[in-house]
Amino acid sequence: MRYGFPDGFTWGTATAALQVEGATREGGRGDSQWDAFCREHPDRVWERATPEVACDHYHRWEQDVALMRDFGHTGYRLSIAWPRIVPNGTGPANQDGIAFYRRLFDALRHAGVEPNVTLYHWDLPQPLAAAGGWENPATLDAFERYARTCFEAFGDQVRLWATLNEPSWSTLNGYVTALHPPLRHDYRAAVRVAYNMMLAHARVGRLYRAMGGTGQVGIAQNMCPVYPATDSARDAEAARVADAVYNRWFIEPLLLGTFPTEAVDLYRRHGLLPDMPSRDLALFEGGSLDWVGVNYYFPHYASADATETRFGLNTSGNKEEDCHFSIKGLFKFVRNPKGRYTDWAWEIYPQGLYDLLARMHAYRPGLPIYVTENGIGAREVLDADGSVDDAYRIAFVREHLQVAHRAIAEGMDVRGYYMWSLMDNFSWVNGYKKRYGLFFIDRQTLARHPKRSAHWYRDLARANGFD
Ligand code: BGP
Repeated sequence: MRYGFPDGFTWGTATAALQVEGATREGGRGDSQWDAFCREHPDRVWERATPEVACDHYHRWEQDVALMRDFGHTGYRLSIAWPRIVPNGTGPANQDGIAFYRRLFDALRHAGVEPNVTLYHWDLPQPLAAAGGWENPATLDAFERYARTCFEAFGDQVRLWATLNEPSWSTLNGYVTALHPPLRHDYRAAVRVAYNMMLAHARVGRLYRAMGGTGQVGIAQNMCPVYPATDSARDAEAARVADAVYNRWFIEPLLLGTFPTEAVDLYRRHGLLPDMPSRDLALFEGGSLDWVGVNYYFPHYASADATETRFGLNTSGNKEEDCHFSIKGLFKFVRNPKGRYTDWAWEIYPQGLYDLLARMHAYRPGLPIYVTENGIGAREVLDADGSVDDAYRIAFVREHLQVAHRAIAEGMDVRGYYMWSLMDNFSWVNGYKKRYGLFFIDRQTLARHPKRSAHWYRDLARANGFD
């Protein structure tokens, strides 16, 4: 069967500033919460890796844009480093930072690669983090000012904007599992941050319109579909609660204008619900999304049998090491005994992507959807030919594109696919061990080597489909 995609479908890759740029102390860039975290808690990151050098994209961007062009990409999802634009979070804009991205966006456009730009991919300026981060309303004001600066500086170059990357995942890991900065385990703060991030999105979406922006504002969400672990009524309820707090909270205010009752009731019962004044809630009226980005890696299976509170990510790359997400008395996520798993114990389940696309479409039929991240992390080394024979990555992307194709055939407006990632990069607490790229990065020389998947993806982009 031939899997042909609609004309103009975007074939791209995704990266984030902190994970690829490096040059963290150059060009006037300020410190971010992740720079500080890696400095202060080196043992929490694999082999004490830091983002200081990353892929050195800050110096090699011309080469990287040429790779995208030569390999047939038509889109590139990237993020702007907030601390490169506003080094201390609140002060004046850094003209060197602005000039860097203007050059990059210009080169992308010349190369026929449409930028899709995320304003916040977790690199909160450290002074804002130190002052309470996303718990503090002042951070929302600072985010709005930073967004205004970006819209003014790049409005003529960028048509596709995303406000936030994965507010759910960053809130959970920052404030519940305590695996990411600010390393907190505080449910009250988590709910406050989850609320503030939605407000931040809504404020910036409205700002863009008020400034006369003619492009589209969206968000990149990691929605993990949550299935009940068994067919028991208890597990069905656990899945419903998990889905409300994990997924629905982060999308429904933006599409439906309301927060899910299940989550609101739960937080109220536990005294965790922040004040939600009507002037805030009015910001969500009418919805605030022109498009939605789906970042999809794996599904969850919820069990009601949560007898302890325990969190852990697999950072070993050993399949047998489970990830843990268990909140005593509420729900826990368990392994699918029949599932296929990556070395990082993430289940490979393409149907999950379909379910998410269908869900977005059901919320608002005709809503433009992009797959803003999807890919597989693996341990890899260069072979004698200077390449990597990553057949598993090709298989992974292929299977996920097949379900995206089905979704399009059924009438869902899926407009593009950004594979995670263009190149191997700083994989947060996994450091540089977990590789996701179409291009292998030699950590000694930082040279880029196309993997087999890079050639495969080029052919598919050029043919606008595959057999
Ligand atoms: C998403 C992030 C990306 C990326 C990806 C893979 O949650 O938006 O930045 O890193 O996951 O995750 P990891 O690198 O932790 O394996």
